[in-house]
Amino acid sequence: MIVAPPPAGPVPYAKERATALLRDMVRIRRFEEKCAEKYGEGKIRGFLHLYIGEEAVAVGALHALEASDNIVATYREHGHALVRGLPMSSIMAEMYGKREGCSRGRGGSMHLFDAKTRLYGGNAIVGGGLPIAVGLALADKMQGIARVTACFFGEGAMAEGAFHESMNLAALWKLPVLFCCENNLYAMGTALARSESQTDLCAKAASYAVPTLKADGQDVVAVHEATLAGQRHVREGKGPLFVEYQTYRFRAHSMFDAELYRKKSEVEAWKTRGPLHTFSARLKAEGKLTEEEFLALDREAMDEVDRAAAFAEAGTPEPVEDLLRDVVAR
Ligand SMILES: Cc1ncc(C[n+]2csc(CCOP(=O)(O)OP(=O)(O)O)c2C)c(N)n1
Ligand SMILES: [Mg+2]
Repeated sequence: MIVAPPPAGPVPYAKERATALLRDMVRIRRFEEKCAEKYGEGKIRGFLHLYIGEEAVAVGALHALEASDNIVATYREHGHALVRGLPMSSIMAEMYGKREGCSRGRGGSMHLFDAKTRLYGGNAIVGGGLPIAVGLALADKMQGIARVTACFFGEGAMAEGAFHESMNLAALWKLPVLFCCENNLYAMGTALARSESQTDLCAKAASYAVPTLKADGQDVVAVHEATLAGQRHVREGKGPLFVEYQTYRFRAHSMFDAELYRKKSEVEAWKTRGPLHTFSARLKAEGKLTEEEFLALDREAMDEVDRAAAFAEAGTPEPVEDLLRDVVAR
């Protein structure tokens, strides 16, 4: 096991970098709050899985990667798409199912995709991204391209055969994959310990001879440092590496979830370790952020969200005559 540098002590970044991390977490939070609101109004429909509470993972991890790296994500991927640099307006338009969306309104919340920024989904299938990531990494290795493919997935995906096959091949062929497990303790309503005999996720990954790292997923610094170490290992051609980010979702699994499987007190306890307020409090205590700067940053995020929502509202639904476009039949 590679051990990440301990995150204890002051935030090891200058003000600009620290603010960039905080800004992206706030952007994700405000974006998703708006999505929940628009879902209630019936403007966004279908499935909607919020990432609220887990923002430090996407932000800390993606900020540790290169723009030329590949990203593969799950259906809980709004944050990854935002940090990757997709315009918020094109993400919001996709949520609305409008043609101006990043997947031309055909994917919705679970299928954000953008080849330009190498965001290879967004995938409704649990574990579905894992073989895609291995394939992308194999293609890079065969072409001699030095690139990391970061694959995000939930701990629930580790019960899928695709996880085991992907880990095995990536390790066997020393492929440049950074396996990023977002362990939020639940797969829909099923707690990890209720369905798995082995709850030590790093032990599972290690059984494929893949080195592992564990990070506090509520701490953006810990996530960033672990991912920096992890991507370095992969980029140096040493093969895949598995990182477990220990995190928690504050909201329901999706918009259809009565949350009967966990106690309110458990959710409240995790909220005391919320990634936004703990990091902003830390920065303020260290003199790297003032309350005014925080409010300004939050205001900017809300304005960006409002502009994105207005853009999506004004967008166009796909015309009926386009329905068979890109549909292949044999
Ligand atoms: C192959 C497959 N099986 C079942 C489902 C239904 N399903 C949707 S989300 C989910 C839970 C996945 O949990 P996890 O991987 O931990 O991700 P999280 O939702 O916690 O981010 C399940 C079982 C699915 N989408 N795909
Ligand atoms: Mg989960």
